[in-house]
Amino acid sequence: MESAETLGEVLGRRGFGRRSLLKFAIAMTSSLALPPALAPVMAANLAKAKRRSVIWLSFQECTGCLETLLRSSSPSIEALIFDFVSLDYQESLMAAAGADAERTLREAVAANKGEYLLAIDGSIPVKDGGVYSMTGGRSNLGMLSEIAADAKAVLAIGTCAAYGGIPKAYPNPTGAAGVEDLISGKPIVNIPGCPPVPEVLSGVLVHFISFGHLPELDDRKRPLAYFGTTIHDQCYRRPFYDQGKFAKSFDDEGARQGWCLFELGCKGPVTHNACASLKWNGGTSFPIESGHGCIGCSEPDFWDAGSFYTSLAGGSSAGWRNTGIALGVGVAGGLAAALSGRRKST
Ligand code: FSX
Repeated sequence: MESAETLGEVLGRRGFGRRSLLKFAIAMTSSLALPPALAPVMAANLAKAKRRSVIWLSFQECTGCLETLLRSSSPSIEALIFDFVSLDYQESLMAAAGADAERTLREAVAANKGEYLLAIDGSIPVKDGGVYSMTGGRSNLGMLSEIAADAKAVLAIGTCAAYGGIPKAYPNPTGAAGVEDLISGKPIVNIPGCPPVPEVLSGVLVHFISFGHLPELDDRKRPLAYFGTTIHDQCYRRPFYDQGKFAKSFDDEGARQGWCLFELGCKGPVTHNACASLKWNGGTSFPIESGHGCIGCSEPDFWDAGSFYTSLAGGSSAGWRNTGIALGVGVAGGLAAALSGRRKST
């Protein structure tokens, strides 16, 4: 759990000097949209930082979030940053099970009271007293309220934890809810996405380790640096949208030329996430680059809004009209102006 070693010492032992840490800090300040002048400050703070305890609880979910985070094979220094977080409890990764696991959780909470980060993936069922998801005889609901009480901050990882996600989809048989619906009085950061982009979690953790608080958030408690723009704002197919060049089917000449997927149902114009900039699998690609439109998985109620293959311009896309975002439907360029405002937390 608690380690006396600083990150600078850990890195030094593994052959990474001050220069490597500064290069990493320059990349991270850029990723977090911080002023470049903060890079040396971040590097110095990281060098002095101690291990930060993370307690991770998995509730109603498909384990896609954990899978994707485990596959964020990144530069070695980033891996070390993750090593530097003391993951004191995570049911799927820890060796302990049963009563041993319960004891580990109690000890981690007691040893790091008021200082640990609480990571949640999955939604919380509240119907019928929360009986639809239990661990060690305790409901997710009970565990969340008890363990969040002594957390420094709560990270809601994935759309399920942030907004209820797929478990909350109609008819929501378990009464699934997101973390922010149930917890108050604690700093909460939402990192939505089904699953979320792993590098966003890296950025949030690095910011917290460096500066002791969460990065700037928008009005949905999402890190502004990663969710301040839409997929559409950063999409490499955007020039085709502006030229009015749209694929009409997934195998027509327009699709082969890489034209805009808007008319095939892409929800990029109303979806805030970092897929188009950070991409996936170490920056290899993202769904739109693979020829499929965005399904909007990082927005609340995306599953019920559905209509994945219906254009936002009409048809059965009524669910998306509830996002509160005005669409300049069918007017190339007008959409961008309607959507490009960065929403900021108050
Ligand atoms: Fe939900 Fe995550 Fe989607 Fe799955 O933990 S955000 S269903 S990728 O696994 O919670």
